[in-house]
Amino acid sequence: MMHYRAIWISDVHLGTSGCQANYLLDFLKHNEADKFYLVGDIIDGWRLKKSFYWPQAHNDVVQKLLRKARKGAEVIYVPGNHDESARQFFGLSFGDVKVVEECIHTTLDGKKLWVTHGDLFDGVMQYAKWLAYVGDTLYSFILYVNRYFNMLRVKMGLQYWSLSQYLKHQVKNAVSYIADFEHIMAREARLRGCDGVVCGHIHKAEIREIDGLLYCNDGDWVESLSALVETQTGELKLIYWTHIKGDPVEAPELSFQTAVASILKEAAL
Ligand SMILES: [Mn+2]
Repeated sequence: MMHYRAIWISDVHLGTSGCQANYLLDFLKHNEADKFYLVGDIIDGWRLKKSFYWPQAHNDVVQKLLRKARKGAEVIYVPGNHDESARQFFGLSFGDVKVVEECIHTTLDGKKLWVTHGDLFDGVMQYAKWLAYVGDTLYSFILYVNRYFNMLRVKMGLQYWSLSQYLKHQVKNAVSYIADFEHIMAREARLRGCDGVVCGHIHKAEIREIDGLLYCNDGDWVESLSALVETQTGELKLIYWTHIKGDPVEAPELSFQTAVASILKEAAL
């Protein structure tokens, strides 16, 4: 069991078939932290609104996070665009999980990191929401293919390999889009008087310096299966959890009632 000063995860997309909940669950079983930052797109409200899809493993992720909060870890939830309905709860708590619009994390060596999902500074999201929706449908389809592709790979004894990640990296436009996003986030962090930023949203894990600002992206749990951590000695690093150490959870789907009841129980509401 590793114990970090802080762990950041985002873009889990619970409620979609692309979500690799088993990997995240295994990560949460083997990694502890004083502070957990949930940096948006944790639950995919866009998809759940269309059809209710909620396997046991997805429910277990929510319960695990609530339990960590109850047992003394500080759990801070910064909603993103796919879970934007949680934005009406800014300032409130769910169980022991605090919901905030954005926040600042202070590293061991005193650096201030601005923590935000990132969609509010994404040109596509701001100016053409419909375009993002179309992209979302196509993207979901690729992730769907990716999931079955990898189930096949596991059966053949091969390692996890992200098809969607591969496709995206082949597209030049996506590359310049990512670069633009990273620069905007760094600039916004500077405007806020911070030394760096931690965000998610574009599903591309990264730690690098941009114009003297520290840009960190914690990645996602549909493609890269990654988290950002700050170690006890104040080092920031990315963890890729592409191997399940324990037994994967069998994933029967839960009904809406069962899911809500078990989550409310865990949140002690
Ligand atoms: Mn997002």
